[in-house]
Order: sequence, then structure tokens, then C-alpha cells
Amino acid sequence: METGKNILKSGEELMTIEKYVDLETLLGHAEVKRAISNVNPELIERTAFIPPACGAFAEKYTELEEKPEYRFEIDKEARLQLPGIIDNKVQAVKACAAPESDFAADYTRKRKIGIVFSGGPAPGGHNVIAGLFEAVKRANPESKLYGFLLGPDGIIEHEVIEITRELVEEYRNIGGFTMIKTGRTKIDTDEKMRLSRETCKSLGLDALVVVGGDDSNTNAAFLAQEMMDDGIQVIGVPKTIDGDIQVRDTSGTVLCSMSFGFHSAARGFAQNISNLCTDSSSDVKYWHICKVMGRVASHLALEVALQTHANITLIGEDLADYLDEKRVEAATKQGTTDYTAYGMTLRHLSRVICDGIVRRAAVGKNYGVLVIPEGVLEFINEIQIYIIKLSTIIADYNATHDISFHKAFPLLEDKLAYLRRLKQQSDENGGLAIWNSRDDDLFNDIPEFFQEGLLTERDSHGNFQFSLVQTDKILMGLVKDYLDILREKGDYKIGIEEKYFRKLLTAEGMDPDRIGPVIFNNFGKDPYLIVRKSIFSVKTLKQILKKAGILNGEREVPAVIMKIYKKSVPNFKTQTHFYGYDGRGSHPTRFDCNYTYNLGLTVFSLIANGATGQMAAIRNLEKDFSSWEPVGIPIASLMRLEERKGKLSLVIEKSVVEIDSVSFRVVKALREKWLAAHPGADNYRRPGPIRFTGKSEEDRPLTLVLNALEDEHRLGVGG
Ligand code: FBP
Repeated sequence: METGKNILKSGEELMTIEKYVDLETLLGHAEVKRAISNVNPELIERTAFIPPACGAFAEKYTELEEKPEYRFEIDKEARLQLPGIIDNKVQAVKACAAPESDFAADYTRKRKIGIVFSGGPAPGGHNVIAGLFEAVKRANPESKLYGFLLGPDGIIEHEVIEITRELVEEYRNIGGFTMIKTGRTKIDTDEKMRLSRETCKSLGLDALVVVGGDDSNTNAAFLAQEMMDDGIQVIGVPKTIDGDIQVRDTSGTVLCSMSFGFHSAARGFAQNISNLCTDSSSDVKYWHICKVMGRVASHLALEVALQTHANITLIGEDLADYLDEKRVEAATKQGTTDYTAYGMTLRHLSRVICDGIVRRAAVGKNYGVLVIPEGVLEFINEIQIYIIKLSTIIADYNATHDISFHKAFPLLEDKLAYLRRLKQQSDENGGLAIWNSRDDDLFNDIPEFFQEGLLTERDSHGNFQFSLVQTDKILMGLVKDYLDILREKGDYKIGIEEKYFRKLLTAEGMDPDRIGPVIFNNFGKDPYLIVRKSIFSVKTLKQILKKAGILNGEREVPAVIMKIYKKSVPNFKTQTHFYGYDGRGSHPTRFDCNYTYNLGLTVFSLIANGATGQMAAIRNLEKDFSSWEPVGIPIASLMRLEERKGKLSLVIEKSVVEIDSVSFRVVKALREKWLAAHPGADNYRRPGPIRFTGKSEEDRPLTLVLNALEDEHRLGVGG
């Protein structure tokens, strides 16, 4: 009835408004227009900001200085496949105040340059375009910059727009890749290469810029080789929120410490996860399970740990390095090798998580925040084997059939039947095939949703799509099962604060010093009291109280003791979250705004100086802006042979978290503190939202700041 009245009331109000102001007038009202406008003060502030340019761009001209002191181990196959660019050196961009006239004429000649985004969005991409546009027009206002639409497909299909000053101004410092959009197509066949070349030639391009991750920069190197004879230069730009493009030379000198977009995505995730820390420690009833993007590497999870101090953060690389010393010792005694002792199993990992949950519960904290990197499964041996085997099976199938594996076997049961057939073939061959009986038996034991996840379609580069697998569900399923066991064994209980226990009992006229030792096993010893293991039900509670002479005959357990007992029984409740696409789409931090704008300027310097097959980068990102140094890094020198789509291909090696890096060591050392399995407050850090103005945002990723300390130490500088 009440609701009906309310509806009537608001209907009446609406009628009154409509009587005086018609909708059209209302929508034309200045206040309404302001309220519903797409433009807001943040947007105005962002687009108006022109990022500063590094010292190297202080003059109208730049020149390149070869740096042969930075060396790389060159892969033989790379030399064979990329002969035109394999001998490229690192090039430092330098300001050039007084160029020779020929050089100046060539530098400022009218050019046509095309740019493409490739792979997932990363905050800052628009500023690469902005920086490049400014540099292009500064050198020659008649030069043109083109944007290929929807990623590499735009090159293949000749879908292109001219980038204008209006577009640049609309998108400068704005997140996403919305200006020209992106896509994941790989230019990996002769036909795609031919079409790409044709597009670039028909547009009359002098240069093509590929903004992408490791796979896209690999593609850039092949395009550079392919279009060398056409005189079309190709330059790569290191993009990915995953932070897995980091370059050191053989001596360990850092040339590119981070891909762009990483800082903004990590800050976006950290802000949300920090809010969950606040909520969970207010409402004290949930464990928030946060899966964080990053594909294989755990760089993003590591930065989130530093930004938020969440209670538990898993780092995949750390798990792979795990050694079960007890097992090794036992096997050594028997003169055998226990392979399961090396690296962590999924089950063991679930035990580690349970340990943290149980210890926090014991001090009254049946809540918390757990961060899981999306690629954690890659570091679990048993799962990695499945990923590799199934990727190979799918790639083999695709290579030998006209129809793809996923089209041929759309349903899970079809895929399982195919695997069974492989198993039978293997049995007939004496078990010597990629999918044997053991694989099939173990695979059939795992839940269906996980089977589907492992069999999911690989991306266009042949990568396993971690973001499509419910890693958190798999892990938390095991955690919940084990917590049930621990609860039944009496090892998982919520600690009751002694002060609280005393207050309740005294209020009921009972003696806490008499009852406390009967029901708790640590009464008088710790501030949080743990109910005895032998009390695992109301019945056992009753028996123990009777035995201690506290309860007579058939009397019921006093309400206050029941209340205490019930509070000690944990109910493990979770909320799961996935942080990925949201951070990828966030506005760039000031760090990423400045970084990407200068990457754009660097790209033009490389092009104007005739470079090709190079990746633009900025050295010293971990230092103050005044120390930033634009460079070109030879892409071919970074290539290694890796298994992709079931065959060995040249790719840029992904960089993963180094467990001896300062950032990881700091996080490891503070794990116990951040778990906060002690009475008292948690140790959460609140990084706040990404801000464009003001001083509230740190000016570079924390991982970078910490890792730079190691380099200072190694090089003997700093204090
Ligand atoms: P890039 O490597 O292309 O930058 O993409 C990174 C990423 O966001 C990963 O973190 C994630 O696993 C993947 O993309 C998701 O891919 P998709 O956008 O195809 O769902």
C-alpha cells in the first residue's frame, strides 16, 4: 500500500512538473544540459593539458646516436629471418641545434605516416598519437598522419582515416583506443603481408607505426623486413597493461623498464581493491577474491600489492619457484627424486590460502582481500602441462584440417570425445603420444567449467586466453573444500576477544574465569580466545559444560554461552571480482600521459632519422622526468624462438616478475604484516583514484621505484 502511495505521489509530482514545463523546454534548460553533458570538468582539464617534452626534443631537430655499448645475444634464427634489421643498434635520440642543410631538408620533408593500435587497449595510446602528430606537423605542416581502424585489420583491409588536429585535441590524455580502435589480428600469412604492403604502398606511406605488445612488436619487425625494399620504415611502440615488455641488454642495463598503460591499469585496479579492503574491514563478513589481469606475468598483481597492502596477494612466478623441502629431504633419504616437490600444486596453493584465512579468523578477522593474478595457473606445473599439451593438440588440428578445432568440436563433449580418440591412438602406439591415458583420466577428474577453460580457443597469436578461465573459481573451490575439513577438525575457528567474553558473561552474572578455561584452549594467554577443538557442536559444548559442573541435568546451554559459541563458528563467505577491462579502459595517470606523449615524439625522431625495425622507448622512467632519455631499441635483437600454435616461432620474450627483484623481495618481506593475522588494525594502504591534477598521485609505478634501487646498487650509484 505504502509503495502504491509513493508511486502515486511521484506521479502527481511528475504531472505538476509537466504542467509547468514541457519536456522539450526542460531538456533545453542550461542546468539540465550541463547535468547531462558528456563533457565534465575532468575532461576539460585533461584535454587541455599538453604534456612536457623531454630535453632531447628541445630543438626543432633531433639526431640519433648509435650506442654499440648495449649488446644483445642474437638468435641465429632471427639473423636468418630478419637480415635487414638484425644488426640495428640501440639509438639515443639527441637534440640537434645546428643541422647540416641536407639533413635538415630530409628531416623536414613532407611525409605520410600510418599508425595502428594492436592488441588490448592500454591507457595512454591517444598520447602516442598526439606526440607523433605534434612532431610530424612541427617538422612539416604538410605531412600527414593516418590512423588504421580496428587494429591490423585496418591495414589489411585498407580502412584508414586521416588524423586531424581536432581529433588529437579531443582525445589527448584520454583513456582507451577509441579514436581509431584496436584489434588482435596478426599479420602472419603471406596473403595478409601482401595486402598490408599493398595498403601502405597505395597510401604512399613513408613509415608505419605499430603500437602493441610483444607479439605486435614482433609483427612490426617482420613488417620492417618485408617493406624495406619499398622504403617503408616500421617502428614499434611498447604497449600493454601487463607490463611484460621490459628490456635489458646482456649486461643487465635497463633500456625499457615498463610498457605504457601498466601504471594506469594498476592504479585503477588498486583504487577498486583498496575500496574493497575498506568495505570488508567495515562489514567484516566477506573475503573479497580479486582476479587481476596480466595474462602470464604477475607484474600487475605485484604493483597492486604495493599499492593496497591487500591481505594475500599471490605472485605466479613465486609459486613456480617453490620447493617443498620436506619432500625433497624424504626423497633424498630414499635415494629417489620426488618431482612433485618442485613447484607448487593447485592443492598446495589452496592450503597456503587457507592458512592465511584460518590465522586471520583466529584473531577475529573472518574477512579480507585476496588478489589472484589471472595467469597464476601458468605457474602451476600440473596445469601448465595441460595448457601446453592442449595448445599443441589444437594447433596441430588447425594446421591439418580445413575447419578449425573449435568449429569442428563446438561442444565440450565433442572435444572430450576427440581427446579420447587421441588417447586410444596413444594406447595403440604404446602410450607414446601427446595425449595418453593418464592425461585423459586426470583431465576427466576436473570440473567441467575448468575443462572448458583449458580447451578454450587460443588467441590469434596462439596464446592461451587466461582472462577466459575462471581461475578464482577453481582455486576457491579447493579453498572452500579444505576450510570445511579444517572446520570439522576444529582447526578453523573465529577468535573471541577476551574483553568481549568477560563483558557478556559478567553482564549475565556468570564468572568468566570459571567458564573461560572450560570452553577455550588459550584462556588467559591470548587476547583472542579459541574454542576448544573438542567442542565442535552444541552437543559437545553441552557435554563439556556438564563435565565441568557448569551445567546440571538436562538444562539448556545458557544463551550467552551459546552466543559466544555461535560467534566462534566461521561462515566463509566470498565475493568475487575481476579487474581487467575496467583498468584497461581507465584514463592514463600523469606518468602514462607524459610517457606516451614522449614515445610519440620519439617515434617521429626515429622515422625522421631513417630508422626501421626499432622500438621507441624512454630510458630512466624510474627517475625524475628531467632524466628521461628517448631511445630506439632494435626489435630483432630481442627475438627468441618460442612455441606458438604448436610450432617454434620468433617472438619477443615476455618478461615476468623476477623473484630476486627488489619489488618482489619487499612484498615477500611484508606478506606477514599485510596478512595482519594479529589483533588490531589491518595495514591497508589507500592509493585513491587516478587524479590528473594535485599532488596525491605518486609519479611512477612503485615497482619501478623499488627495482631501480637494485640497479643503483649494482651500478654503485645512489645512497
Ligand atoms: P595486450 O597484451 O594485447 O596488451 O592485452 C593484455 C590483456 O589485457 C591481458 O591482460 C588479458 O589477458 C588479455 O589482454 C585479454 O584479452 P581480450 O581483450 O582478448 O579479452
